[in-house]
Amino acid sequence: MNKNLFSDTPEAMPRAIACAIYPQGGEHECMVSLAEVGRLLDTAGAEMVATVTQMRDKPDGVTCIGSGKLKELSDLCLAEDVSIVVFDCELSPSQIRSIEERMEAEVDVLDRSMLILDIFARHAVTSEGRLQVELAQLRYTAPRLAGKGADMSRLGGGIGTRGPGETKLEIDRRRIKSRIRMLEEELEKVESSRATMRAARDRSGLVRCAIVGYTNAGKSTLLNALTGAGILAEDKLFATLDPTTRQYVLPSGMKLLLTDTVGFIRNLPHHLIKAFRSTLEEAALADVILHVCDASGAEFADELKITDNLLTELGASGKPVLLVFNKCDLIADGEQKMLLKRIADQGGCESVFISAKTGEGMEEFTEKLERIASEGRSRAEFLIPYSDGGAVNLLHALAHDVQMEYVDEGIRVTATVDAKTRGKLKEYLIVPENTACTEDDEEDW
Ligand SMILES: Nc1nc2c(ncn2[C@@H]2O[C@H](COP(=O)(O)OP(=O)(O)OP(=O)(O)O)[C@@H](O)[C@H]2O)c(=O)[nH]1
Ligand SMILES: [Mg+2]
Repeated sequence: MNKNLFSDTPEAMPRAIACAIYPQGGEHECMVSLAEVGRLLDTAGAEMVATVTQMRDKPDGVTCIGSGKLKELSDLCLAEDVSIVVFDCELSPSQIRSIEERMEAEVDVLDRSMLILDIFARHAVTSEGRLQVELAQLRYTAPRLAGKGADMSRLGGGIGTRGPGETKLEIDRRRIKSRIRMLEEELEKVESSRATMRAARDRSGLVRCAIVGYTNAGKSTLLNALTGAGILAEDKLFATLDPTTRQYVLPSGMKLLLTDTVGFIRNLPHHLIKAFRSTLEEAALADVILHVCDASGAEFADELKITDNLLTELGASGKPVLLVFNKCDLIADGEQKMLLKRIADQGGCESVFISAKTGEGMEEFTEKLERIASEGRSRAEFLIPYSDGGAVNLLHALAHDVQMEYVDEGIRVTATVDAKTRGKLKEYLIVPENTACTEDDEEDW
C-alpha cells in the first residue's frame, strides 16, 4: 500500500475525490467547504478530480454515506484512477475501515482533520509546532490508521517526513501511548520556555498586536511588508503554523510587537484547537487584534464570522480590533468595498483597505494602528515605593490582572494597563536592559 499519500512534485500528483454529506438547505455551504478541501489537497500535494455529495440529515454510522452513494464513489475511484478519498467531516476509525473495505480500487480514506494535520506536519518549523503536530497525529490519526499494517509506520518517522519511518515496524498501542507521554513532557518544557519569552516581551511594556485571520488572507505578507520578517508567504493554506513576533516601529516612532499567527479555517475541529491551543493563544494574549481578511474573495463575510467566532472561543474577544481588508489591488468593484465597510461598521470596528502586496492604503493603516495601539493595553511592571500608596491604588482602580510582590525597595506590581495609565506611572516603570527594544532589532521575539 502506498504510504506516502501525497506528492511534492506537480507531475506525480495523486488523484483525489472529496466527499461530503449536507443537510437540507446546506448545499451551498457544503460546496464552499468542498472547494476548500480542494485547496487543502492542492496544498498537501494531490489533485481533486471530482466531488461526491449526498443530502442526508445524519451520517451513516458505518460508512458515513449510504450504500448506493458508496458504490457510486467506488466506481468513480476506479474510473478516475483515484487513490485518495477525503471526507469533509470527522470519521471514526471504524468508518474509515468500513469505507476502505467497500472500495473496489485501492484507496486511502482520510477525513478533513487528518488532511489538515498532514499539512501542519509539513509546515511546522519550531520544536513546539512539531511536537504539537506529532501529538495531535498520534492522538487522532494513529487510531484511524490502526489495522492498516505497514501503514502504521507512517507515524514511525515522526512528523514532516510523511514517509515510512526507518523501520517498518508496526507501532502498537502501547508504543503510541508511551510516545504520547514523552511528547507531552517535552511539550511542557517547550511551552514553559515560550512562557519565559512571553514574560520578557511583556516586561518590555510594548503593545502587543496579533495578526489574525482566515488562512491565506495575507497575514504573513503584511508582517513581511511592515518588518521585513522574511516569513514564507504563499498561495497555500496554512503556510504559517508557528507564530513569529517582530518589533515594528510606527512612523511616529511608537514601537509595537507584531505577531503573525496560524490561520483559521471553517469547521476547524475542536480537538485541533485544543492541540494547538498554546500557538493559538497568541491572539488571546495580545492587546490589539489586527484582523486581516481577503477582501477580494467571495466568501469574506463567512470568513470574517468564522474568525470572530474562533477569537471568542480562544478568549480573545473584547479587545480593540482593526479590521484590515487586504488584497484591495484585486477589487475593482466599489460595491464590494461598500459592503465590507458596512460589515465593519455594523460590528463597531475600525477598518482599513490595504494591499500588503502593492503597499496601497498603508499610510492610513499605520495611522489607524497607532490610534488603536495608543488606546490599547499592555502588560507592564512597576516598582512603586512604599511612600506612594496613591500609585498602587491607581493601578488597582485602572489596571487588570494586578500582581504584587513586596520587595525591599517597594512594591513590585505587574499589571495590564492602558497607555494612559502607563504614562501616568512612567517614573515607576521597569524596562529591563535586556528586553528593551532597539530600532533595528530583527530578532524573533
Ligand atoms: N494580490 C494580492 N495578493 C496578496 C496580498 N497579500 C497577500 N497576497 C497573496 O496571498 C497569498 C497568501 O498570503 P500569505 O501572506 O501567505 O497569507 P497568510 O494569511 O499568512 O496565510 P496562512 O499562513 O496560510 O494562513 C500569497 O500568495 C500572497 O502573495 C495582496 O495584498 N494582494
Ligand atoms: Mg502565513
